[in-house]
Amino acid sequence: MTNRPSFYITTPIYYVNDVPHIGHAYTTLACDVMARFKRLDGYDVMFLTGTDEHGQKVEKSAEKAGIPPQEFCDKVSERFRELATAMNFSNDQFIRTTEERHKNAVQHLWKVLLEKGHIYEDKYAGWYSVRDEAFYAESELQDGKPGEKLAPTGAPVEWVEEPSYFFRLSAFGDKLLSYYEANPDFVMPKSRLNEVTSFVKGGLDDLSISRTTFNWGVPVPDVPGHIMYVWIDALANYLTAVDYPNMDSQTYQNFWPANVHMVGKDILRFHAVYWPAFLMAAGLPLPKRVFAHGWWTNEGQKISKSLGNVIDPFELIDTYGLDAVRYFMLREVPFGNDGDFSRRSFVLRCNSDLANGLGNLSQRTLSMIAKNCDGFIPECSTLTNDDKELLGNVENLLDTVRDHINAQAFHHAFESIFAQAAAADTYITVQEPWKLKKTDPERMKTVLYVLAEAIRQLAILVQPIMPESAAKILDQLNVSERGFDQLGGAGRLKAGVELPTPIGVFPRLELPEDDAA
Ligand code: ME8
Repeated sequence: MTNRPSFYITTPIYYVNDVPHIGHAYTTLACDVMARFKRLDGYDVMFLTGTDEHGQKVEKSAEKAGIPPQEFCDKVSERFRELATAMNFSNDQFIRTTEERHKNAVQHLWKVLLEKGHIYEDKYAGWYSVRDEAFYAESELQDGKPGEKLAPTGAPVEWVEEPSYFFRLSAFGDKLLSYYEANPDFVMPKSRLNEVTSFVKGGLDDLSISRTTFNWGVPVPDVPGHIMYVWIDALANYLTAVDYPNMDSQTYQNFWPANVHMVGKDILRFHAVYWPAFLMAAGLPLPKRVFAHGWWTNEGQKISKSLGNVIDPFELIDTYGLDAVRYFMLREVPFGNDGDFSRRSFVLRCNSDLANGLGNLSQRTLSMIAKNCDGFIPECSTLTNDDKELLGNVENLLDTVRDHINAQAFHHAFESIFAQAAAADTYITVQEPWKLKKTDPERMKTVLYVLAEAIRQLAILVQPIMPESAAKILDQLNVSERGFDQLGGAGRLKAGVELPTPIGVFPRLELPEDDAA
């Protein structure tokens, strides 16, 4: 038991048809930053990610690889775990839909929906896209090559006719619309809520939720030959991870309903229409928010395996270092918008904010302390208005940053932190501590103390996005208490504490070769 408030955040569970790329790293990174922020802010956090392993798409990929589906899933799922390690993700759980606990949870959910009268048996005759694992109405399709129909996403579709169980989604249109109206922050950003609302207003068809033409899925309870549609299986993972159907469990009690389901805009309909309808039907509380972020392109082009321009997060980390990758992805593009990945922007952004910004600020300050104060935190005497202004602004940051993080406005959160790093840089230029060394050593010490104190707080605040680099800065300041409760006066540096020899934290990055001129 804990008295701390709880916070539950989830990533989509990723299909194992393909190895992880930058898009997967992006969504999980956003969740990692929120999870780390909330932990530092005193919350009891559950951060969930994992892999979606059933369905036709995965079955076909396994066939293509020439190995049994379970073996194929084991292999690719492991790669997603490796990504989590390489990206320094702090997920509390990694769920796989082929786990026994998940099968139990989703079969239980099915039985509840059936008992409550929301499931009936019929036949499905319509369009299906294996790539999207989605059913489409005829009216949604577009023309491809002559004689070819395509999903709105551009994915191929095929005509499917099979016996199927259906979920009475059509009964939930008005309930969903009232829910959106009563909870305007349920879907964010706002423009996405408008999209979802107009889709629901257009009328909802019942949803086919079982398949009979292949085997790779969770069996429908007591009905041989039917496996569950991969999306009912997949969405239920958010419940499995908090011990459903054991709703007496402490984990369920603490963490359900989830605070944020983070998703890409491609899978918003599943999370903002189908999922809340399933939960309403099962009599379970609804998640508080679904945030749909935008899409990355690579140097202006759609990222796709066939174009051969998939960005490999492992390669980026090797080339630029982990924290630069983490910082760039969430700082460069307003979260929610689409963004273009360009190596030139990457290098320019990281050099200006990290190497020349926060890195230079701490390196300069710590070197001056090493040289002019024998490596001990100096004494702080009377504070001038300039000192008070800098410290005051840094101390006020938490409220601003918290508001931005709570709205998933990561770019604004980091913008406000780095604005104070820039203000500290200006403060050095104005105060000229190198001159004070001769003219007023006591004042020099105060200036260096104020700078060290500002850097301590900025480093505490950047921990969620750059955990390793922040730790290096805090190590150099000999600071061991690093929670947000240490911001402001509570965790003030103590004069006389010895500091280790300063080291650089953010290396300068090189522009790509074809761009160096
Ligand atoms: O949809 N830019 O899995 P998936 C940004 N298994 N984000 C991207 C991206 C890009 N170019 N490409 C992928 C599934 N993503 C289902 C989810 S959840 C119950 C089941 C991210 O492997 C983004 O978060 O196709 C997108 O929603 C997700 O990867 C799709 O992953």
